[in-house]
Amino acid sequence: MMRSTWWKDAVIYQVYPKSFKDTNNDGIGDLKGIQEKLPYLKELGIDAIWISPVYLSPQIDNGYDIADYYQIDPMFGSNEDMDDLIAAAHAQEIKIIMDFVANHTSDQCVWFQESRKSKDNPYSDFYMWKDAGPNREVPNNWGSSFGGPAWTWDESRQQYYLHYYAKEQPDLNWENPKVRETIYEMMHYWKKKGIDGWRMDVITSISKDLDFPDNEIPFAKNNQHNGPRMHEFIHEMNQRVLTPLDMMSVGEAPAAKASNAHLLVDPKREELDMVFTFEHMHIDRKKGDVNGRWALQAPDIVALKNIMSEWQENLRDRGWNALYFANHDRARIVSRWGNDREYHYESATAYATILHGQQGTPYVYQGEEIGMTNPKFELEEYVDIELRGNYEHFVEDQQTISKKDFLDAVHKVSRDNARTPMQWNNKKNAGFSEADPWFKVNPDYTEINVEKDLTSEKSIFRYYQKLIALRHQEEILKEGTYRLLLPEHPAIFAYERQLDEQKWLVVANLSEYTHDVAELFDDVQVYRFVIQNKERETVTDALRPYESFIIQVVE
Ligand code: TEU
Ligand code: CA
Repeated sequence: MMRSTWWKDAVIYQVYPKSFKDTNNDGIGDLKGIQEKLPYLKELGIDAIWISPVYLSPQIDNGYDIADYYQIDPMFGSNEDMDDLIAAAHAQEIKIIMDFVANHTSDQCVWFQESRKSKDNPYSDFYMWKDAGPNREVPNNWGSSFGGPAWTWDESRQQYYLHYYAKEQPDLNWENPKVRETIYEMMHYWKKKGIDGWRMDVITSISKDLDFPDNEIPFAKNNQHNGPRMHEFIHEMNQRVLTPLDMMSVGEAPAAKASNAHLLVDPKREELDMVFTFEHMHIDRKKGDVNGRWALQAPDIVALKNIMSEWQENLRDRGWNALYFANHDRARIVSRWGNDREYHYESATAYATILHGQQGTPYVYQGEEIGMTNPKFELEEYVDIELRGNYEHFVEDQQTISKKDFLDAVHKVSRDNARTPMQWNNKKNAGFSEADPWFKVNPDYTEINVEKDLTSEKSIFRYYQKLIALRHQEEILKEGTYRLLLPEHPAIFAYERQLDEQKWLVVANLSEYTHDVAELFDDVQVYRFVIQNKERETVTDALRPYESFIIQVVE
């Protein structure tokens, strides 16, 4: 059966519904809010929206803990609102991608409620249950991403259950064919509703190593991906659902490497269309440090270039890249690797140029298109379970990091940085809601907001709009080959795209210093600027801080 590949020509916009737009003024974004903003998204030019989970959920992990896969949480609206949103989006030729969270459910899900009751009931094998050791020891030393052990004791069943995330997010047992059937059924339901594809949460975790070997470092998470039956499960899902229903898929693949990602996305293997890599997002992390994601270093731009180029090269003709710097788990790129003060516009657009110039499907995360920044809140003001759990684990229990260093890291990389309400204008609560929002608005909203950006000479939105339009117009962006230039340069990210006789150069200075890279243009006589974030006379002048552009080489 032929699968459509609309997503190869698309730019996909991620909405984090809680923080996008509140229409009934309860302080929480909702489906009607997304619908209301469709014209805004249409103006930006995107082709599809990926909506983070909106199913019934106790919201322990902001919806990534689903209690009922068939119901929209009343906090976001009703199932009818979802029907309306799908219809309204489709009427504007915008596709809808839902979040598929099926590595785990909420502990409030009826499957888990039943499963915990006994060792022999229709749902008893829906989750990963294990006996305790003789002194009630945990089955092994695996850790949860949100701090503490990955096992929780259940009094009623007198066994431990596995959870890679919060204890309220028990992991499903994909070994059980009934679990897989139940999931496929759910996917059919949403396809009937009209959705076009899935973003698959931690899909590389669905198969577990049933030997449950200890990790070298207690609490580490190294055994939690790419389990022995992962490819088999994904292939089965492809054959049962994705291909027959012609649904697009992008999997979150925390442990995929450039060298093996094709095993997930090579069309011949019939698994997924794309995966989100984590490799390029770890260039500011100290490797192997006990404090994990909170142990930071200056971003290594050479590593960034090498990793992204490896993905470009390794998936050429055997897969397709999902291009991103931002999502609901990632801090704002302008604050993390750019400069959100003097070079706010320049660094936001420089990173955008580098990303959108590559081969693959670019993803834009809400607020990225106006350069929203990380807020620097006090520790008490953050709400994310990951941050809270990790604070308890690393600062309080293990005492491997000080409170101050932890807070510094939070200001740089915590997930909450991306979750402050969308800044629409400079009015009350940034135009997000009339009521107090569920999470504090970034105080910089008076300076950074949609309304202001749109009327600014240096509009980040307009720059994204242009990049997105290029993606639709220029075959070279989709099909052109990729070659990294100046691989060793510590600040300049430059590469060439080529399609038949046509050649483009994509160049960005990812630093606050001026760099002379005239050598890049030795063979260039005649050229035209395709896009640029600063006016300049000639292509050979030194690159100012965060300056970036694309040129077409004419001869
Ligand atoms: O994230 C999985 C994941 O590994 C992370 O990005 C996670 O935030 C990690 O702890 C960062 O160090 C997905 C979702 O995107 C995330 O929002 C959920 O919390 C998580 O799965 C559990 O569903
Ligand atoms: Ca609301």
